[in-house]
Amino acid sequence: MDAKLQERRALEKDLRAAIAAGGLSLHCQPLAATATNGIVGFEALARWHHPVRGPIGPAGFIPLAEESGLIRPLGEWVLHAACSEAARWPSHLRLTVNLSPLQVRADLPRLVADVLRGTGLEPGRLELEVTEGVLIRDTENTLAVLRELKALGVRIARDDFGTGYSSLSYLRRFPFDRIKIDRSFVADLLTRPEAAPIIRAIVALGTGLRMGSTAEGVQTPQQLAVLREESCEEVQGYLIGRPLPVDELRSYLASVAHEGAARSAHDGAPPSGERDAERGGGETELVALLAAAR
Ligand code: G
Ligand code: MN
Repeated sequence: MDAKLQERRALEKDLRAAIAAGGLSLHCQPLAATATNGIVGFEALARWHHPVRGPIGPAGFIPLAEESGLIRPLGEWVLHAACSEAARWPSHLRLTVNLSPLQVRADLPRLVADVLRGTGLEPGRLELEVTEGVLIRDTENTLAVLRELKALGVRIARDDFGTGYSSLSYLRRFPFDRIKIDRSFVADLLTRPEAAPIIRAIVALGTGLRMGSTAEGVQTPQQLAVLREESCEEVQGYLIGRPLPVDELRSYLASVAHEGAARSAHDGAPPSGERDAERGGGETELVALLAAAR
């Protein structure tokens, strides 16, 4: 136990140093619309490059950050880094950022407003993802914070829906903009007969409550076909693209913009993200993203 505790302390010290010294980096995973196959945005995911242990994903250090009080500086870093990145993307692309329950406190709306102002990201392009953990603690205050965030023009998504209690009363009490269907249902889609009806029900719930739906963890074309059939609006997962380091994403977006400019010069029309979405240029975008992510 003593050895474990010491190891945890050492890791905590390393994490504190990494936050201060720029040892974290950002990866972005694409979100695609099922109707057009076009990329509609990216979810920001933090990575920690540990000097000895190598790269560590969020599951490996977010719990430690939550236990040690480092989640607030870490969350602030992620929000700032992700918003400054997204401010450079074409304006039809949305950014989603995960919030830990410990970040959803009275001072969060002010931080978000400051970051949006500082980075120049339009509030409507930012979506904050919260899990049920956020809603269980201190509900009235939490709902007030979420309402303030919405008043800034930011969107709020309910992450990992279907796991835990997934209380419907929270869906009724707070107007989420989106429900993200937990990847466990997507994983079971072709093997367990109850998975498709559950996904259908969550999508219908979303439609009825005017919330969009995104399925997480889509890994096969068969899963994508069922989700499209069930009218799930958006998808995310290794099939669409793995989380990409931001510098790779920058070069990818620059190459798409370059191709777009060349194509428009040819058609004699200016390039625009909106036009891209309309013509459903997603298929090539997806293929290019998949290639870039390999
Ligand atoms: O719960 P949330 O969606 O925020 O979790 C994001 C995590 O899921 C990231 O660590 C990311 O790498 C991982 N992830 C993203 N797409 C897939 C996928 O298709 N399959 C699996 N198993 N994990 C994924
Ligand atoms: Mn998420």
